[in-house]
Amino acid sequence: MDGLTPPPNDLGAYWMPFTANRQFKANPRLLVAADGMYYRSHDGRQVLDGTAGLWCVNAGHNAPRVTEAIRQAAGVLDYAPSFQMGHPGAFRLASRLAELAPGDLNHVFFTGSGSESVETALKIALAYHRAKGQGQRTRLIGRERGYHGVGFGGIAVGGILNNRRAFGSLFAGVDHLRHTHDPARNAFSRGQPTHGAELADDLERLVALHGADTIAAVIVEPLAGSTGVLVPPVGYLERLRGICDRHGILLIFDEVITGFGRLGAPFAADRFGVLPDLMTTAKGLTNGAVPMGAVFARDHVHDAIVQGPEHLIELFHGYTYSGHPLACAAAEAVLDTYAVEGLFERAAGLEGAFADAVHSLRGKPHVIDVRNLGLVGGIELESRPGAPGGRAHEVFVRCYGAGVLIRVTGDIIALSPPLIVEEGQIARMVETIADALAAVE
Ligand code: PXG
Ligand code: PLP
Repeated sequence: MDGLTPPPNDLGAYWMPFTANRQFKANPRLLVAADGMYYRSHDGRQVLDGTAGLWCVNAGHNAPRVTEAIRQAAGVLDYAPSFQMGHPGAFRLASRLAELAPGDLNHVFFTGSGSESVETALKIALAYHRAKGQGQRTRLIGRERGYHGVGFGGIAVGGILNNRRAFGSLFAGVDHLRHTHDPARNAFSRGQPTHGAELADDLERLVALHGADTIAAVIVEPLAGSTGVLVPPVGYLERLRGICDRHGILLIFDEVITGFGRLGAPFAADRFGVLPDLMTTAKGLTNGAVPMGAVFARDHVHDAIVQGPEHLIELFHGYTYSGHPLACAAAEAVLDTYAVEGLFERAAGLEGAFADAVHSLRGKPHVIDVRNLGLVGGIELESRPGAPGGRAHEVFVRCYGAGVLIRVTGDIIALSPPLIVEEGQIARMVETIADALAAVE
């Protein structure tokens, strides 16, 4: 081994994330290039991207401004320490993000991913209460079916069994709200479901059980993505905000998926008109081109922590790659692209046609629910007895074979195309899914 000659590529060394490794390696699906709405596969096929990669490529693949910005940034400043040092790009990006974010979400803490953003927000919530003299507020509340990444904090407040059960006792003092999925009343809702605002009152139950003065924060995805597209019922988030206010509990919106235009507005907080105390983001922040996340904090949260003697570090937290120069350059070019191409408005304008298209799958074989908001669609299939997820996986493989990339979780198909998608491409995605549904048992 001279370190230069690659060993034979047998796929074995790469332990793939969230993947059935042995099944995949027996029949691999590799992507070798991308442009706009399409991937190119290793066997030379064009694959229409119905999922914006993993919900991140909102501006479409290889957005020219982003590619150019990365090219220009490489070779100028490869890396700058982020602790007690800085570089201009990180300050500029933070200012632009604060400008874009609603209300007084004016302070931006950079991370390397959505998972790191979640860990950061949870820690800021705890530090906030301690700084306010309420250090007994240590309890963190998540919600059933929530996905908040894969750090220990994130899986503790998360509500997806498979992401938790192999990993021990997680951390203490966490509880969960009920999820909002109610197919008996809300199946085939177009946009926000009518029923279920009262599910927010579940927070009152936890307050009655634990005492409000032990609870630091509640974290929810405004629209739950990873679990299979659960759209918040009309009035639910407003009610949750009200209960948090009454009890001095911080509200964290995990906008890793919903941020940067996915719901036809800059953030879900804008779309729903509900301002959280903290907001976690990643994915669309850099269009997926360079890893990066960001946590937004409101003035009162930031100001409570950033005080005391000026020579002391206020928050003992941060990452080697917080505000990485290459990621900052990519993110600024992404913000330019969103603005110049009007992509958030474009997503809003396409929402009706997208809803029509996904709801046309009602009545197709196996379909038991269709849900949508912004450019997110969820199509739930009836599970095969004793084999949950099997049917949707077959639909996924068939669609990929037919040149359309979709995402499945359990027996739910999730569609979240780049915001540059054309109506004809939406139609092709839906027709391909319909054909696959007709073909599977
Ligand atoms: N919070 C939310 C709401 C997310 O959706 C994360 C945190 C974690 O982000 P990172 O960057 O650490 O992965 C996410 C990520 C899927 C899927 O297909 C969803 C995510 C990631 C990968 C796949 O549902 N969400
Ligand atoms: N582990 C060790 C031994 C380290 O020295 C560091 C950072 O200095 C970390 C983990 C954390 O790495 P990061 O800052 O990239 O999250």
